[in-house]
Amino acid sequence: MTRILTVPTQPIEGQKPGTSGLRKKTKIFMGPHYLENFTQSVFDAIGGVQGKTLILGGDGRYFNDRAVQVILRMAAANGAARMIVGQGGLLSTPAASNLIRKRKADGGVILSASHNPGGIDEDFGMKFNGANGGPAPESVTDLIFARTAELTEYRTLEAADLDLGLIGTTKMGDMAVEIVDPVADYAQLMGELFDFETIRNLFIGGFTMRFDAMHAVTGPYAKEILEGILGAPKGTVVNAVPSPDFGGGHPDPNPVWAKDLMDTMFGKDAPDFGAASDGDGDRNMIVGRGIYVTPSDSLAVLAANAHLAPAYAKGLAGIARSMPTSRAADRVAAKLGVECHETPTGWKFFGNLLDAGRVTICGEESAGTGSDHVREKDGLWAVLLWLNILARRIEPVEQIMSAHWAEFGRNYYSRNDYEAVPSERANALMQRLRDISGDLVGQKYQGLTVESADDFAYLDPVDGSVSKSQGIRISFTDGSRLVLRLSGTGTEGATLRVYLERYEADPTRHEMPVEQALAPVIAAAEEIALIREFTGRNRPDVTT
Ligand code: VG1
Ligand code: CO
Repeated sequence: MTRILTVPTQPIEGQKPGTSGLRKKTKIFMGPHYLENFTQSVFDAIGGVQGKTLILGGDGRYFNDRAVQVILRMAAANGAARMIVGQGGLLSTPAASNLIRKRKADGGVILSASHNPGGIDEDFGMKFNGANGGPAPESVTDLIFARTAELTEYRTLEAADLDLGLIGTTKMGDMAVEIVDPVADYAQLMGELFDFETIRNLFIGGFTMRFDAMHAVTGPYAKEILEGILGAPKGTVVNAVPSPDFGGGHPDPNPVWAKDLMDTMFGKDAPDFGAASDGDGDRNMIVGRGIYVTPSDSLAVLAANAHLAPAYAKGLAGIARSMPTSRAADRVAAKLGVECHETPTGWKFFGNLLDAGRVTICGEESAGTGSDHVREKDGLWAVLLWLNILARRIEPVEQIMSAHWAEFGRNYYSRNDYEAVPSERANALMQRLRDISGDLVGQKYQGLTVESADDFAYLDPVDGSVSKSQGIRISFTDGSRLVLRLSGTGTEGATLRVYLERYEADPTRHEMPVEQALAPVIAAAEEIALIREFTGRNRPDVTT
């Protein structure tokens, strides 16, 4: 028999959602009432879940399975009508977004700390997405946070764990729990967007690929779609079984954390194409034989070539990129004569533009790319769009990149991260920049003249909301740019992100090593922001 329990609790400090949901050390999430408090606050902030249908799943990291059971009991006690759960408690972020839309659910809960490592001593996280399938906008995350600060009780059900392995519908109390294949609906959607026949022929023709799922949730999706449906040779997808600690690795698809893939792609007998994805499957990394494609460039190339895939054959409504993302995509938008938007970091800011039909493709420098097919970034989608383009153009990635740069110019780009910096020091660095930004215009640093400098504020053109303090951006007269902001996904101290960009129109100067091309911008960053002095570090921890 099931009984509803009302459990007294107290507000827990610091349950403030960041760039993408609430992320904390796993042990904190496992602490008394922690997950329960936050879950109840989410339910309350959206006006309760009485009679509602929610999607639920996560990236399979440590505590995913137990958290699913807790949330199911709480949803039942709060009167939810139906929970649709990925088998084994698994759902990639884009697959969850798709299910919310397809099943016309009221929203969804995704358990993930994305690219952060997993395990009992690492990170756990929880995100809430709304009925459009996208991350809760700031107005909702503010309500959630406000609720966490006043919570006095939560509701749960006295009920046994459900078997999450069995596909089908059962009941928990009065609530229906429907366990679904996490891959099927997503795979079907991909088949509707892309020319699978042509991609299949590409593989039949001997095209080779390596997809590194980084022991994270994309493994089963990539195996089914690439090896199963598209006929890529077995073994194309590596590290394909999701593990609670991602094989001890860091499921962040960039040249540092996906070094194995980089070594393969730059080694002898490299495959034609390489790709990787992150913990929850919403990010992607693209590598050609002997060439790494920066996410900013990837966004620009995908936008310029999207018409080669059936879903985008009619052209794009517009393109949006997060502020720190290089402006390579802006040049494509200008050429296509479509709208171009610059939004704050985080996918929640793309939702309104996508819902309003003002943009079709969006992207971030952190390897997130996506389109209006869901309301999240989508790692495998980006890989499939690349494959669709490669299958139509029959050119190596390297050639596609040089042709793109020859046409649009090249935006050399890099990001330097200083991790786990004491928060006071990182805040002081940012505050100083805010204070001096008004005086930078016209000043010269390392031969670069500042054209504009501000603390980025975003006015959402759809709902008129304003998001302030989204990072310092400093543009120089030669088209170079410097952006500094603090990460909103870390769980230890502060992470300072320094984004460096330099534009080069001249094709004879498109083969420079990136560090060389960016050297003046890097030196200007140091001179303006005094990074060494504030962080006490001589060099960044991670450069991507
Ligand atoms: C980082 C990235 C940002 C991305 C966010 C969530 O945020 O910079 O582009 O949207 O992670 O991605 P921050 O605040 O740490 O810079 V995911 O795939 O980790 O949910
Ligand atoms: Co992610």
